[in-house]
Amino acid sequence: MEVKTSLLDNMIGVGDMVLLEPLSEDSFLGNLKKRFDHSEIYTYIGSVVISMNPYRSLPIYTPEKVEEYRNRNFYELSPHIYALADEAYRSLRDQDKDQCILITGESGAGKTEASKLVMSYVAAVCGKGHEVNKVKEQLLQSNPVLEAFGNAKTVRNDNSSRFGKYMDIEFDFKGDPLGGPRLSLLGSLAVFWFDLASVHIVLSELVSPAEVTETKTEADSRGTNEPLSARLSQSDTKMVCEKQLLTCDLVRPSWLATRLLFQAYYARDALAKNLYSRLFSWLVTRINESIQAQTKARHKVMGVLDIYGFEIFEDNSFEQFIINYCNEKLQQIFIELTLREEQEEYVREGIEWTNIEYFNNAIICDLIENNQNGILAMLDEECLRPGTVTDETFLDKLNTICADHQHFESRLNKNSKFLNDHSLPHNCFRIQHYAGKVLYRVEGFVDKNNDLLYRDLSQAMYKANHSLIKQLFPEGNPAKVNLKRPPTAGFQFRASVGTLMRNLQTKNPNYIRCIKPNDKKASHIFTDSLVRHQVRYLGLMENVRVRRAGYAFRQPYEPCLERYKMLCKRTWPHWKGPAREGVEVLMADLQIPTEEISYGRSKIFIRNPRTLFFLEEKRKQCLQDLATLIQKIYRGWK
Ligand code: AOV
Ligand code: MG
Repeated sequence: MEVKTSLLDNMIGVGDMVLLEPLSEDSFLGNLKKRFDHSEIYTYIGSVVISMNPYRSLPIYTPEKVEEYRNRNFYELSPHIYALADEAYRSLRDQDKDQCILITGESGAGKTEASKLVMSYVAAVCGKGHEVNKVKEQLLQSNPVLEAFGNAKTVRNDNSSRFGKYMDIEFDFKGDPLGGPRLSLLGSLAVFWFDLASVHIVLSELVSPAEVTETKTEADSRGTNEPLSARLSQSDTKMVCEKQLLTCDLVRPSWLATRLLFQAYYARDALAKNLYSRLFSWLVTRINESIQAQTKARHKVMGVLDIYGFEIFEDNSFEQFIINYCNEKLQQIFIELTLREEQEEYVREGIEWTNIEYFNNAIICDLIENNQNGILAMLDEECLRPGTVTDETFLDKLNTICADHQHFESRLNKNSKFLNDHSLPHNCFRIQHYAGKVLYRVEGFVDKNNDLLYRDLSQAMYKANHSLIKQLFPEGNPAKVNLKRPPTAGFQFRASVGTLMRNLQTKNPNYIRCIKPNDKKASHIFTDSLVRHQVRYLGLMENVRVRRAGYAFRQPYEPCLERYKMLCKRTWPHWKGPAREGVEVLMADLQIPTEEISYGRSKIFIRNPRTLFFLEEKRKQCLQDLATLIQKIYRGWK
């Protein structure tokens, strides 16, 4: 059994880690490096695509490449993100299954670039026609607009996404019920975004130069966009902020003055954030409106998820906490679906299996999001509690409740085992995330979670002489005063992450795991320790082991028999009997080695991708022979 495959070319390493011999962490890294050095940035673990950021443009995204990968089997050509996009697109079309593309990796690893590559590939291969082209154009053009508003420069990435983006691309099925779906029209694109984390804009016109500098340094360390949009309503906000600052001057005792000054800062920042995030929401709504599908035809969905990657800065605050929580959740989905599901399927199908140990980060997700005593719930409780609430009282609370959690560290508590850990300051807590330890400074947690905008500010905005601004602050309408407290930022975020996760679970997942080769944003540099760390926390070794111990490919008996029955005289054209027996006859006839195959309760499991290539090659040959035969007969007639 011999199949030509680019996956086994030793010169440039092994294209699928499942085929790597011998398998160890070192050989895994060695293989990645070898490929990286040969500009082969993509490597598979079965159907998962590992993508190394090359930090330079490679000539591998040309229209010719698109043609090359179009309609080809996943393992046929050398690994490429296009192969994954094509596979997802074809499953959507042929198997009528909603798909999602999950792109993970830390900040700067290449997620956003990957999401754009997937979208442009799908746009290139799906239907044609004037209407379709218009939608495609809109789909691709929405990216620069969203990035202009939602991305910013950080220490980790010059074009860092400060918002999580989930796009549902809908496809319509046109007519022809007998011929099955024909997938042709790109219907609509729905962009959802959740939490505009840490875009911190500077309202330079509103405050004195000294204060501007203060805000700027803080903002610079987090990543910030240019001062924007604040000018629009300058005079009205100036009034409100000045009113607060003025009070400072009149009241003598300095602690009170300081407090009022901070209130003014707070008001200014809250306004800036609100203005920015509402403007961004408005933008997303407008984009969605302009691309909304007009049709009621049956549709299938491909979701593309590109979030802000896991990040650790010198100074981490509420924004990093939220970002890293989101990454934990995504890792959890990966574990659920790839590692746990895989193992459980073998058990379900009655196939022999030795368990593989892996770290399940559910425990960290729980520490953050548990309804009763999770960190977010406690923060909410603290924010809603009457009396004096400060970041310190919040930390106190964490210390009482989380002290024993194995992923939580703080030394404020007298009994804390971290009491003498001087790398852990008093006003901080540390979480041991799946991707590393992060020290969070509590300052600002309460305010940021409250995210309250003073009512006079909403009203000033509403009174602004600008129709858009007015529209963005409807609650400022004095006729509609609402005393109900808006939900906290943490609560809203947790809710939208929950909705997103439920949505993803209804779809067939396709994974792209992005890796950052170095910390310098430089091409050609492969920092071993950095890559090793990512390979570890992404659970890639476990991924390969599960995949190797198991079977690369599986399919229910019926479709398997349908697809390959032409390869055997006994099953062609009809097999009368249970599909499973038909498949067994077929495989025996083709002399597939028995150790290559396991027969589960409802599915056939094929150990090695090469066996699948072999079947596919045979089938292709058979179809070609058939076509030649038909041509001969046809010529004979003429
Ligand atoms: P991220 O989305 O994973 O970080 P990006 O996708 O923005 O990271 O990638 C960071 C930078 O790396 C890009 O601006 C490109 O310069 C380069 N890059 C990434 N992928 C490629 C590629 N395939 N080919 C060439 N250059 C690439 V963040 O949004 O910070 O988590 O929040
Ligand atoms: Mg990004």
